Amino acid sequence: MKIVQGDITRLDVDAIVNAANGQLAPGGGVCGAIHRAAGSDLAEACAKIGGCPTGEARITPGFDLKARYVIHAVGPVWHGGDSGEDEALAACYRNAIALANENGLRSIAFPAISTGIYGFPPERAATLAVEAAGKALAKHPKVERVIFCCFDDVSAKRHRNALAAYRKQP
Ligand code: AR6
Repeated sequence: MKIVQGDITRLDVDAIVNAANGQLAPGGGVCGAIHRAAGSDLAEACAKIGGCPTGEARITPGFDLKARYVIHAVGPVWHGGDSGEDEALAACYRNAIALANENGLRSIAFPAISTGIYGFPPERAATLAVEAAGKALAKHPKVERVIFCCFDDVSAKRHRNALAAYRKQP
């Protein structure tokens, strides 16, 4: 697992993960950026899938992106923490890595799902993301590299701290 800072749409990896909505429609945030960079074929491919429940993931080609695939994961909207948000967020990471493994993909990059428009507290999200991805990687050895692509330096620091804490666990 590795942390990088920057724009996920520019990464040369097998798959980038989109922080999608349940309709898999082009939205704002990282989702809007991915759709703009991939071109309109991406929205068409997403429309054919017809939606995705919270916590699950779906795969499409990457079209004009450097990444060969986009894995669309629908994060939870934050409602205060007692509505299954933690489990749904962890499921996004787990299901995206399982899908990468099924498709023989070796590298996958995640944005900080749910921490923008969906309002999930970012520190809590970083801890959950690293733990869920770490566990999923152990189960899916074909996936060799997970990158947490953080948009700004505060987010990158948060993820570095979460990763250091995770690695210290027995
Ligand atoms: N590269 C990497 N990270 C980015 C980028 C980028 N180019 N742009 C933003 N981020 P958000 P959500 C970070 O709001 O909370 C959309 O409309 C951003 O700083 O994109 O899961 C969807 O269609 C933040 O840390 O996703 C849904 O309707 C993180 O990406 C809804 O928003 C996630 O922020 C999903 O909301």
